[in-house]
Amino acid sequence: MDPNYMPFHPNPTKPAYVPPAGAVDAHCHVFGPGDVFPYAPQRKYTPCDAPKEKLFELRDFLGFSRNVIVQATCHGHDNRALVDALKASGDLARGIASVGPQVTMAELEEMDAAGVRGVRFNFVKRLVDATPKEVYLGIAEKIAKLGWHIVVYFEAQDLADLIPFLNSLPTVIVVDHMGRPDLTRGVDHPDFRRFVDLMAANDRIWSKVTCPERLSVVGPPAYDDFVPFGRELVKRFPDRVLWGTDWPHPNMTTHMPDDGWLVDMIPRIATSQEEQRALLVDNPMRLYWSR
Ligand code: 0GY
Repeated sequence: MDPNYMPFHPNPTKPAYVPPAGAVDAHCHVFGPGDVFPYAPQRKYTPCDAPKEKLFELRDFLGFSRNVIVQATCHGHDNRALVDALKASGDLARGIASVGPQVTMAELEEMDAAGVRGVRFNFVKRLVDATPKEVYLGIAEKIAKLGWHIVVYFEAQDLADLIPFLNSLPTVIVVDHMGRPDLTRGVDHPDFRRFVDLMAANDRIWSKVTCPERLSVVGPPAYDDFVPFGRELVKRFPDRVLWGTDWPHPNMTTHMPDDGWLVDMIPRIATSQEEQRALLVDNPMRLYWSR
């Protein structure tokens, strides 16, 4: 573990909000354990181990039923920890892998059998070295054959340049953390409008309404500045939003969130039972468990 790395919260609060039956935590990770699943040599950070048993324990404690586990950059293109967690979950987890251009259809099919349903393209410069767009397009072509989708992680200032690329992708696209808006600028700032307009124009683009702990400037426990952003996306695109904890919250520097508090944010961004059911059950089940 890096010297300043913040480990996940050891004993989160039981949330007051009770999610609907079958709720899915659609953005979380497993890390290691490093002595079984070593971290990638080219990683930009070394986290605290966050094994599958801890994730499944948290899922049950928070009142969730399923997980979508996203391959994190500290494991590079070695998806063994992810696949191990998927197999151990008893069909209660699906995965998003990270792969290189040499990946074969046989390797993708093997991951598909374990529950992988997509790949992640990462444009956040502090996390990865840049990958040429042609490489990503080649991967997109392969994974489209399996009916998978693409999860994209970028920061708001990079969206304008990425729009043509995003519109050229052949699958559903899920954007991490609402495209990381600067919350101090407000929902009417051109940066966030650009993202909302893109979702309005391209109905294959979904968004995760995640990461108050990363985006908020006012901070915990209420993360008030996050609410109008999450609310706007849930209200406008109720059938194309997903929610997740982001456990174990890699690379936090300001504080480590209490996962119970994060769950208690849900009814503030999805204010009706219908919206909550779509966000937590119907949308992720349609995207990840339709087969
Ligand atoms: C997240 C966010 C981060 C890290 C990663 O793959 C990763 O290493 O996604 C981050 O540092 O913002 O979604 O977990």
